Amino acid sequence: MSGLIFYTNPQSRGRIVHWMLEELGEPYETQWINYGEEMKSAAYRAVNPMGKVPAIRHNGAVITETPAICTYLAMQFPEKKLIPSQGDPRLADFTRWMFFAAAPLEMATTARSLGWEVAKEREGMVGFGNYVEAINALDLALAKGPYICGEQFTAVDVYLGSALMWGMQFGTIDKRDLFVQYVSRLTSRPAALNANRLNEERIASQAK
Ligand SMILES: N[C@@H](CCC(=O)N[C@@H](CS)C(=O)NCC(=O)O)C(=O)O
Repeated sequence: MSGLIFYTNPQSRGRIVHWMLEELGEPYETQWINYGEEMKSAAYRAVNPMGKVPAIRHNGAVITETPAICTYLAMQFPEKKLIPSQGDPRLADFTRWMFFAAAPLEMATTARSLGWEVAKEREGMVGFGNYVEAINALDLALAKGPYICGEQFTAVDVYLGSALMWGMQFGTIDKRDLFVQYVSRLTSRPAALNANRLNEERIASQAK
């Protein structure tokens, strides 16, 4: 059995972790989980009690939540340089924007796609404030460039970059030039292309 098992579905956030695993270049075993019965089975809930993908098992430990998985893998394999080293001030950018993408950004885009209206007087108690404020904050995240941590490509680019790419694709994030340029820099990476190919192949094989 592999030391790294990856539970996913080709039409899920698992694609983000797939890209991360391809960036990592460590061996892993993929277990494709179908939506519905299989994902909500007792066997799979023993991995993720929510019956959701993605998840990984690494040396016996389970990690769920896409941003946590990306961070964990970057931390476990520091030699891959997918996270700034301890003591590097860029760790502040990494941590800040990983959490920003996981919480305020995801909530702002979900609210937009589901048409949840937050009353102006309630914005103070809502983590993302309002959609415009949350999206404008991304200008600062991308200001250093070419990546979130400046010259160093890291796991936060995998996660935040995927959020931007999907957000622009699904119309929940505006196609600002800065966002489009950043995403095209990321999607042309061999690891991103490889992960994409593996998922598309899986979708095609299921359609047969
Ligand atoms: N917070 C989780 C969200 C996971 C999630 O919602 N996954 C969706 C696919 S993108 C899922 O498994 N949905 C199936 C279901 O809930 O039945 C993460 O970031 O990984």
